[in-house]
Amino acid sequence: MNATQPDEQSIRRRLQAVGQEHLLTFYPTLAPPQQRSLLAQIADLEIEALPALVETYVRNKPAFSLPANVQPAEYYPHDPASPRRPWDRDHFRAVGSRLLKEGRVAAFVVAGGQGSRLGYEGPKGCYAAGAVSGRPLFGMFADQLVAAGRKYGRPVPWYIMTSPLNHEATVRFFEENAYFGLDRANVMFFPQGVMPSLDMATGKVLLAAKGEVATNPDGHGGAIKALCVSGALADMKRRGVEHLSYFQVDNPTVKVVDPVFIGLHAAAPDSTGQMSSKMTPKAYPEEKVGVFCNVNGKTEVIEYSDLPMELQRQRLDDGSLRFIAGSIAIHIISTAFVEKLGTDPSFSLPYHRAEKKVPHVDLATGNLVSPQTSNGVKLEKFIFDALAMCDSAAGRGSIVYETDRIEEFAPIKNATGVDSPETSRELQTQRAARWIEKAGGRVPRGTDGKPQCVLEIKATTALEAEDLKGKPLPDIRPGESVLL
Ligand code: UD2
Repeated sequence: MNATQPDEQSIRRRLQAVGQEHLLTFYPTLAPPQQRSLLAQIADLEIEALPALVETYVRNKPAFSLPANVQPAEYYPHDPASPRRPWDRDHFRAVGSRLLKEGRVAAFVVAGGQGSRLGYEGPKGCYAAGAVSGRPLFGMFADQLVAAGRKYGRPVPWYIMTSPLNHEATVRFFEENAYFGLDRANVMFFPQGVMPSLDMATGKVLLAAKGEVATNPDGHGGAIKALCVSGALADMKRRGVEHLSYFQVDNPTVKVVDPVFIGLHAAAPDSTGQMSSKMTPKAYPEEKVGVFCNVNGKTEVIEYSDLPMELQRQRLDDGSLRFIAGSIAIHIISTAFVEKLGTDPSFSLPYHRAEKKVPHVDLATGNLVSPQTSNGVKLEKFIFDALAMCDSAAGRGSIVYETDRIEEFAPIKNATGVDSPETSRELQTQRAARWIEKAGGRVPRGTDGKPQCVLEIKATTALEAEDLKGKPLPDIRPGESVLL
């Protein structure tokens, strides 16, 4: 038997050795193709690693221990004239623009997540996010890349990480939409890896169907390995790509490529050029975002649930939060750093445990169970744990750059309430209103200062506020929806 045709006996022996032989409970009842498929799925799991994972993450919950000397991370302020750290925005913009013109930058979106909170069936990137246009998230990112291709005089390649659970649907969506005007030769899809979903009470791998192992994508941290094994990294090297502009699929206002951020990452005197991050100031101490901290000279993200509330509430003399740098999951990652980590046999990001409702087959009855409360443990890796793996010496390390929430963070995560389609629409409108007013246009605003209209500016009209200058601006009346 070769690796693609695992035989039942050897799989059974390996499963027995780790107490997971229940995965073959229904094997005798399956038709031969399903039998082969089940054996192949099991062969793909790292079976021998399961007992240690179950012990660490299911029977126990790893306790987070706060390092002794956690400090707030330094960052480049949004205002380059800020006395706390003045810097030359024009210089770094020029560096980033040059890298874009030379084709050394690619866009990289992680779109392998399951998006269950939004309650949307299908890949999240297909979700209609445009405040006025209803354009899907993928289409909005593609528009930015079309515009960037024009602005910098060459196409920006785009890598899209899917998961085995949504890969086909994602590719089909691009096919159906003619790649949103992009040249398909510059759009690459690759699936991330998966982890088996584990029963919270017993540590046994759950079955999604009689012939199917229950799995979950292995977290956005799985991107490092997936970039290497999928051939994406090799493709980047062939194209001369040196920097990846990393973003999440849920944020329609993210700057898919930002020359200033790219320039800072590549050329700031205190940057190693390995992995850099954007932050927005936390809106309030309890806001549920990871926080950029400095731990022994290294930049790290500490999850809000791990950072003691007393630290999160600390304020500086000017009243601002001391631990203010909230992570909005936007990074630049160099391909050399990905390669360094991905080819190091001792490299591994830690797993994080999440308790979830995992539908599964009842082993006794064979019936499908849809639990009402969490019954499963999913294990995921987080990309920001790679920050601690950046070099830090001679005053250099991983840098953080402050951006403005209205300019760049309008995520759609929940069906209602915070980070919902409604809040995203409001933020998209606020940003468009700012840009229009900056260009000399007028926007009707209420007494609370909020725009009394719904606005959206297509990326092909303007990638940033400055691009609107000199363009015809509409006369906007209260209550109107306007797409520019
Ligand atoms: C993430 C960050 C949070 C904050 C916030 C900003 C984590 C754990 N938390 O929260 O600190 O920065 O974003 O918006 O990241 N994804 C994959 N594969 C996976 C899992 C996720 O590609 O296996 C993608 C997913 O498609 C999405 C992104 O990663 O684009 C974020 O995933 P999430 O919804 O799990 O993260 P969230 O919003 O809880």
